[in-house]
Amino acid sequence: MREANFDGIVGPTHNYAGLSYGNVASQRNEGAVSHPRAAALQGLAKMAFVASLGIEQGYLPPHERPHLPTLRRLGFRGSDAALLAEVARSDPTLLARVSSASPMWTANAATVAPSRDAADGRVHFTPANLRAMFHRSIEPAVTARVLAATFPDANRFTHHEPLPAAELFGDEGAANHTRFDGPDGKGVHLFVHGRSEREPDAPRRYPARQTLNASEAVARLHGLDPSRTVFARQRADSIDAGVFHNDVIAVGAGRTLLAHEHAFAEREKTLAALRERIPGLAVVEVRMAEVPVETAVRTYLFNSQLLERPDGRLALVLPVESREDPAVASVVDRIVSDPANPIAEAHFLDVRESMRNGGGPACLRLRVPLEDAELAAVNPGSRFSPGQHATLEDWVRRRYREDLRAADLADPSLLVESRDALDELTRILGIGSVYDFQR
Ligand code: SUG
Repeated sequence: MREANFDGIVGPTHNYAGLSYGNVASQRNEGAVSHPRAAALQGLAKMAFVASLGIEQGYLPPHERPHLPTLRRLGFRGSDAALLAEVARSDPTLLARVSSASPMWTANAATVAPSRDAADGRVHFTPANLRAMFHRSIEPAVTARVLAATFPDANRFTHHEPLPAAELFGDEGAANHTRFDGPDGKGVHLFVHGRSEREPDAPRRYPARQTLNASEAVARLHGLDPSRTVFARQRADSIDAGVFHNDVIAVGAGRTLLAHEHAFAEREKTLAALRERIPGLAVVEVRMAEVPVETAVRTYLFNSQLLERPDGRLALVLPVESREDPAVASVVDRIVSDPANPIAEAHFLDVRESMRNGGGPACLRLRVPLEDAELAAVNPGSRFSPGQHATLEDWVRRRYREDLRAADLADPSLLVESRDALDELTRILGIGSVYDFQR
């Protein structure tokens, strides 16, 4: 089994609308001019880099934006152009909400369980309902179609419905889930939530997006062995400092966990539960005195990809912002040079366009652990290859605008350009008609 990373391709309407309360970068950059072409090329460059480390890499397409079916569902009428003009006039924030390129952050697309950990021996996918933020709550229907087209073989891949979109079942997908290697080749699954009915301590300032009820439901749906699951709550004060998903403060792979000491509400209990189930677990902790939570949020040190290379070494792929902070840079040096953990290399990549919306390297990818036969059953055009990479770069250069401002979202030609671009993309990837405008 190997872990494939499926990155979201940044969409043509990538912009900064300040839509995510509790996501510090999103709020700070509200109204800034975005650069969709550069954003998409940065994302593709990251995918090519990860592939160059010997890691299996895949593509998930952007969604149709602005999403006119949502606006029509909300009562707006008329031709596409008239409707856009009316929404832009009466509710520009709603227009921004249906225009976000947020599906790029595929760590929130779904939660995945590998076949060897599932009771029925299939790979399981549950698209996240993303109910916490309206602009993200419109993603699951298309995400479900995209996943079904990317992993089409029903004998190998099971696609569940998203959980009910109620507060009780708020689900943000794999950003709050980590699979470790447990004994006898099977996994141990860590699910992290921000909120639960059973535990009183909740953040005061910012919303806790993932609930325990949702994590438990996903574990059940995926047929995981209850003795190999650990449920842990995030520290409320960390959420209030901008840790809106667990992957902003912890990352794990294989038998290694890299986490800030303020990641979990019950730190000792959580680490003990993991150690008990994962023989030889290496816990690399970063102390508050070295890197305060605010700095972790600003630099996204923990929103790095922890990747197992074919020779077994672990590589960290971090955002360049982490190298620019001296304290964080020296922590990374310390981790990489310490023989007590298997993290052997660090690479700093530029995904600044996504970072300004609070999306680092780890947000941009969905991890899908696959056996060889399952990998062979993936839709071929969705897998990285040098040829596909060149085709996609060319597609972005031809189709994407250089920059975008809030007012541009009302431009009917942006809608047409985006649909034409996505129509071509579905042919490049060979995933069929997944968009509303194609059906
Ligand atoms: O849901 N930002 C995304 C970032 C998601 C990051 N994902 C992970 N941590 N896995 C969010 O908050 C901002 C959009 C805007 O403000 O324009 C946004 O949706």
